[in-house]
Amino acid sequence: MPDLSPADTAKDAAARAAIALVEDGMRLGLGTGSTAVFMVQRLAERVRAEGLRLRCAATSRATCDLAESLGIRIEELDAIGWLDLTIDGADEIDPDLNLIKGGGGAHLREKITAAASDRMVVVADPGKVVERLGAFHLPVEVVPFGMETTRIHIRGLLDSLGLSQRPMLLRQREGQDFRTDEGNVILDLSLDEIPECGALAQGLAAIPGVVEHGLFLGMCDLALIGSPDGRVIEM
Ligand code: ABF
Repeated sequence: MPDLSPADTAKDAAARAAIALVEDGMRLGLGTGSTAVFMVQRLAERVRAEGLRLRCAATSRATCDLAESLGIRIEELDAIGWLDLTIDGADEIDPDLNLIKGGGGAHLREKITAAASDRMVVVADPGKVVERLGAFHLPVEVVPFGMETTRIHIRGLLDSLGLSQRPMLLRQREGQDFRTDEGNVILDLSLDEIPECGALAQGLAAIPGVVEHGLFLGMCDLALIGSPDGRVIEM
């Protein structure tokens, strides 16, 4: 692998530590994002070097294409059924290992895949570790049909929770064109801080038209935080 920048060295170190957890015969969920790219690359190296026999499901078309280009066969999640381990990235990680994910627009498939796994391991650089979730915008995937009504319901929920009502609070990602792998749109909530993650998660899930939000609460079992000097801290 060519000389990496300090930031990429941190990501690659976390990825390598996660891949060290993979055992022959495992059923794996492969995450999405730039750190997950390093993870898939390191996994492909182990598969080639050791002839690991794995069954792998991908959390996005992008990860599926990358894995298959590196010789890792990807199967539909339903064809595998249940996974031993999902390795994925994150946008924010708090001290309780609650996450904000979805900056890459893949959090629906990521959450389904993580929820179908015995264990979820997150790989990240130190910049993802926060005291409280919310500085990173919270992605909410919604169906295009009736989106403006859904937006009104979300604003009402935020109001009821006393969350900030900044004008740019609810912004459709990348204007009119962005679509998720499922063909839905994403509204990004700029909340600064989320005091009550559970209440917000439950409220969003109850709104018709909301498909999935990027709060991953109580789902992550281990976070591997790489550093630019190549060391890895476990959370
Ligand atoms: C994905 O990884 C997304 O849920 C999340 O936004 C992203 C983190 O990106 P990166 O690893 O590129 O920092 O799982």
